[in-house]
Amino acid sequence: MRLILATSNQDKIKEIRQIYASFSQDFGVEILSWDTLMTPFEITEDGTSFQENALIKSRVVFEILKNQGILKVRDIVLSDDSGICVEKLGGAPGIRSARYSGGGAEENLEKLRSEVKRLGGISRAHYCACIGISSFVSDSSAHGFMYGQVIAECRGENGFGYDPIFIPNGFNKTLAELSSEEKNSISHRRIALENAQYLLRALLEK
Ligand code: ITT
Repeated sequence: MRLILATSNQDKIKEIRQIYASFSQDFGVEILSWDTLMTPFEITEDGTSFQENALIKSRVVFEILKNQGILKVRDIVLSDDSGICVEKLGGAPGIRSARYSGGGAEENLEKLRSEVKRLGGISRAHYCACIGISSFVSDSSAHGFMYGQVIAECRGENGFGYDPIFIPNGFNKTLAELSSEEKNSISHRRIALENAQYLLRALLEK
């Protein structure tokens, strides 16, 4: 079976490959990203939740690959829609995390850092990831969350996105100060992918 990742975010691809390393080996699942099968394009993420956007991404890519005759019958398309929700900002940036500042990842981080500073320097926050799965059989999804706090200073070089200002509960380091193994053992993406494994195994057994 091929698991086709419908994401253009290389950091997500790296994490998904790491988290699914033993699953793909144990179940003979080949993981590849959609840009190896087609020219990637901008997908309009106009859903109102992480789940809606994840399913938009997996279904759109599935349909195009199917119409181009590229898909094999057991192929599965997997997407990830994720973001950070800050309590003192009423849950923002949330599903707009990738578009928060209108600029790139660095501008998004700087905008959130300065907002947190304006609001007193700290706020409870959580990351959410929703995995979308589209196949010839069905569409399904799985969520994962990671709770913690955001601070108004950047610390660490690892990870991506908002990781330099997010301290997970139970730690005194930001995600960017943790190793990729440490992040992947607790992250929203890890939990969502673990939940998604149950759906994938069911599809594998069909
Ligand atoms: P695709 O839609 O192609 O998958 P994207 O980066 O646009 O890529 P999203 O719309 O899901 O993906 O936006 C996710 C954003 O949320 C991401 O760009 C980061 O800013 C943030 N984010 C999600 N997970 C994160 C993580 O583990 N660490 C840091 N930031 C994260």
